[in-house]
This record gives sequence, structure tokens and C-alpha cells, in this order.
Amino acid sequence: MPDTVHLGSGKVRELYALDPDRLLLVASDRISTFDVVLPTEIPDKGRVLTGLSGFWFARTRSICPNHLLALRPDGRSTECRRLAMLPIECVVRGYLAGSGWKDYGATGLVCGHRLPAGLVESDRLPEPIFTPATKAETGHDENISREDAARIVGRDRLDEVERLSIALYQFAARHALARGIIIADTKFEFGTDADGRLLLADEALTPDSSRFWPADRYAPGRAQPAFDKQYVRDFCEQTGWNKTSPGPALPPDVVAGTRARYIEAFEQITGIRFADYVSRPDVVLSADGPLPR
Ligand code: Q0Z
Repeated sequence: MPDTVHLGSGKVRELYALDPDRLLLVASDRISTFDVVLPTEIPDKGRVLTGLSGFWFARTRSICPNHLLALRPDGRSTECRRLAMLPIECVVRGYLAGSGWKDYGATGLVCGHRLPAGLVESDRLPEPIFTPATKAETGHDENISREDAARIVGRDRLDEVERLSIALYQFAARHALARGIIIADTKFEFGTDADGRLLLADEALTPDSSRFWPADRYAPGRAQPAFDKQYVRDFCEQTGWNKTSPGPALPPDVVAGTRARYIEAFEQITGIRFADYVSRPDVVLSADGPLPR
């Protein structure tokens, strides 16, 4: 890509500058598990995640404006407004999993929220909670209290991102549950434009930024299978891999099964055939589903 400056790499994504006001976010087919990027790619994973993000950005504009300008014809690249990113992760949890479950077990609290006694792993919470975290350059994001988050972004800004994050989560979780997928929790990132307007940015409501659980297998009291990475995790456990880099190469059946799960999640949530997205990525951006030919 001539005229594009590479700004940075995430574990599975690349970021480029298009001009002073616009960025290009490219989702690769790389997959990580236990925080390690594996040597084998999952074909079309980047397209699935880009299409899902685009779908949510198009449908949540009335809740919160966002950075999306266009999807590229390759289906894996998003042109977006360049923003000043807030230095916190805006996590919303509707269910008790991951670090929320750990913190609850240790203290009965999650980021300062006092939860009812007697909850079990993966329980649905009485209402979704906002649990901000710091952005760790390397290693794990760290949960922080509302007070710490307020010291970082300011009280008014924090109130605003909390309200928007909960509203975005409630909209998406309700939509996904009606289509058989539980969004247990999710992470949003916000930024401000030159006029100080707050916009939703980065990726939104994808399996890489959220926990997606198949609703038909949901049973609290144990960890839930991930919608997307379960075959990969099961395979990695079988190999006896010690979860440090490099990870194991994935056999063809694990790749095919995982690819099928990503595509299934895309089609279940969007109601759009993945093949239609590949031939015309803009289909996810029209509010009424697939466009007429
Ligand atoms: C996103 C990231 C990736 C590495 C910065 N609209 C925006 N304006 C300014 N900055 C960002 C965005 Cl989305 C931004 N990241 C995360 C993405 C590779 C890091 F593809 N960092």
C-alpha cells in the first residue's frame, strides 16, 4: 500500500495512517489463545471481525457516534477517523467470568461494585456493570476502581463513557441473545475528535473484544465454552503445550472447525450470509440487512 505509514501492530491487527485525519485498521487472520499468537492462521477471521464491527457501528450510531468512515472492498480493512484515544478500556460485564469472577471470589467486589453473595461462575449479573481497566502495553490489562478511572480521564468523561458503554452493551447483548449468542462481557475504546466530541472507536462487539457464549449450552456454575476458540483451546490442551511462545501449529480440522464457528457467529448475529459480505462488505452497514442486488 503506497501512501500508507504503518503506525503499529496489535497481536492480530495492523494500524496504518492514510492521511492526518484518517487511519486504516486491518484485521489479519491471526489467532491468539492463552495470550500467544499461534503460527497457523484462520482463513477469513479478519473479515468476520471487521464485518461484525461494521455491523455494530452502523446499528449503534444513535447511541453513540463512532470512528467508522468506510469498509474497504477486501472486507478486512476499516477506514476510520483518527482520534485522541482515552487511555482506559471500558469493560462492561453482564455475566461473571474471567477476572470479574476471580475478583468476586477474592473480595465480593468487582471494580468497586458490591455484588450479591452466593453467585457462581458464569452467573448472569442482576444488571450489567462497568469495570474499567488500564491499557497495559505488554501483559494484562488491570482492573481499576471508578475513582482511579476518574483520576485518569476526569469525572465527567468517565460518567459519559460509563453511560454509553452500558447502553451499547445492553443493545448488543439483547440483539445477540435473540439470535442464540450470549455476550458475557465486552471491551469498548473511545476517543475524542478535534472538537472534543466523544466517539466509539477501535473494534466493537467482536469475539476478540468480548466473550461470546453459545446460549444453548449456557449453564452457570462452571466456565463456559468460548463460541469461537473452543476447538483451538481443546487442541492446545491435548498437545500438552506449556502456554508460552511459540504455540503449536493447528491441524487442518481444527482450522476448518474454528473458521466455521467464526462464520456461524457472523451469520447468526448479522442475519447476513458471509458470502454476501465477502462479495459486498457494505451489506453490513445498511440497517435493514442485505441490500437488493
Ligand atoms: C487503535 C490498535 C491496531 C494496534 C490506536 N480511531 C482511532 N484513532 C486513533 N487511534 C486508534 C483508533 Cl482506532 C487506535 N489502536 C489499537 C489497533 C493495531 C493497535 F490495529 N491504537
